[in-house]
Amino acid sequence: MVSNQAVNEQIYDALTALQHRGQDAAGIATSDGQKLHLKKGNGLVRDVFDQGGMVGLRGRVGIGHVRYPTAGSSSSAEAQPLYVNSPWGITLAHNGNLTNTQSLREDLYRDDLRHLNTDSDTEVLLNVFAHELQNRGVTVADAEAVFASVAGVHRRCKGAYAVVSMIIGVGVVAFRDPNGIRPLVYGQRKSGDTVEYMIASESVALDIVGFDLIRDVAPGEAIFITNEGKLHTRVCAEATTLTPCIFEYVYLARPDSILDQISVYKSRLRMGDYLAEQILRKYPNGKHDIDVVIPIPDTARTAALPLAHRLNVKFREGFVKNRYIGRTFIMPGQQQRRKSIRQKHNAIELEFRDKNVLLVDDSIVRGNTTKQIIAMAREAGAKKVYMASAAPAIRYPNVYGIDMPSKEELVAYQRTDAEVARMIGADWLIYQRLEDLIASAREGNTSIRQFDCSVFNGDYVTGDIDESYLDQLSLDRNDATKQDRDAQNSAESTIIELHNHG
Ligand code: PIN
Repeated sequence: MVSNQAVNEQIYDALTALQHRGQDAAGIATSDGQKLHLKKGNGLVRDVFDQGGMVGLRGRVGIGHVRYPTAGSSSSAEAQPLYVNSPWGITLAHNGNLTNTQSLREDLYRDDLRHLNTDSDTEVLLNVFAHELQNRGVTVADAEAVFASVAGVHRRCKGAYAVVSMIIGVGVVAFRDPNGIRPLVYGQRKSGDTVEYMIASESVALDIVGFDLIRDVAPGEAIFITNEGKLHTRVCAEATTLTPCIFEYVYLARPDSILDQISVYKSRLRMGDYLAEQILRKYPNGKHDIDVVIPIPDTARTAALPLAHRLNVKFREGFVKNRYIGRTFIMPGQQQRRKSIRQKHNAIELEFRDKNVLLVDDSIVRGNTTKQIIAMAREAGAKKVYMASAAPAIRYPNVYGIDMPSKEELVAYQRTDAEVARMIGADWLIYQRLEDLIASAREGNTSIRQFDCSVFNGDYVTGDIDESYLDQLSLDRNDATKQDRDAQNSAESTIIELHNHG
């Protein structure tokens, strides 16, 4: 953000609006033109920044980040933004995941003589960007140098990345990968003659801070806002196609966001419509025996309402969710996850007793939540429990920055729909058809030709993902590996604390 007033509180508010995108770590970097002020740590936005920390974040220019654990570890050393001191001092944060991290690491060390100190692909991205900028051989970072450097990043970095960075004393640079996989929007706030600019993953962040959405950042495009408030934009990548991640619409994004011109909320309503049509085709002339449609809160509510409406059956809130417990989907380690499902949802018995219920969720990933929820519906007295998923079966891992488990941990991996139904204990299960999911999103912006649907169809839009990459990913992502890493990280931080205390 480049503002005409202090940015610390504004970025804090924007990060809070984007908290659903990651609860793992948060950070803000600001600058008053000379010094970098940086505060970050593990936890929610409200936990990381106290009053003292906020006061130190001086300046009218800054960036912020909330982290969702993906390929890297959850160590606090990797909380973003990250910083390098040369050229000029650059701090950077990103959403997404690079798919050629390993070879970039080697190139950075061998050819660019850069040392990397974390496992984070953000550090890789930052150093590639810094190296490209340094290599321009210029003494000032003007728009030409910045755009040429982003073009260099596009040439070298494969995968998904939506980036915000701040060059200290110069301005803010943001860019999106050539496939536009992860979302990125920008907006302005006009007061008198001055214009302030803000770039964010989702339009809701702009709404909350009082900025108007200008448009989405195009795939391969960079936005450069100087400290003086001058805006430059350019598509830097040579070949671009917009293939946004369809999972944003299924679950990741907030319903009040508009991404790539598609209302997330409306796309979810359409998912419900399409599910209803599929059920009506399966049971023509209203021959299904569903008494009531019950969403598994929160995301699935949006799709469940039009679904119930089209089926002409009642919509009921049968589960109450404790909103003070974090998303189970994001917690590391299986054991912790299992325990928190019961803490999180409770059934309103009367809505289930002696009824055939159709439960609706946004997606089925591991199937653990779904299985326990179905068991709870039966305990509450349901006669039959049917399950509808607003997304198709997830059979492939995600490599573009969504924290999906390894393929072996996906309940639909190498299983038919009937087998999944058996696994989760449903009387029958209906998945959204992929073409219907695509239509649900695409109806909001028919100029989009393709979405990244890789978790559903294994078609990775960057074209660089092979079996050996996915096998390595399985090794990195299974729960045992994650637990080892968490244990190692907590041991590391203990050592750091001990050092700090002398
Ligand atoms: C829940 C969103 N949604 C619920 C995330 C559970 C998969 N899970 C993905 C379903 S909410 S499981 O809207 O944030 O409340 O299949 O892995 O058990």
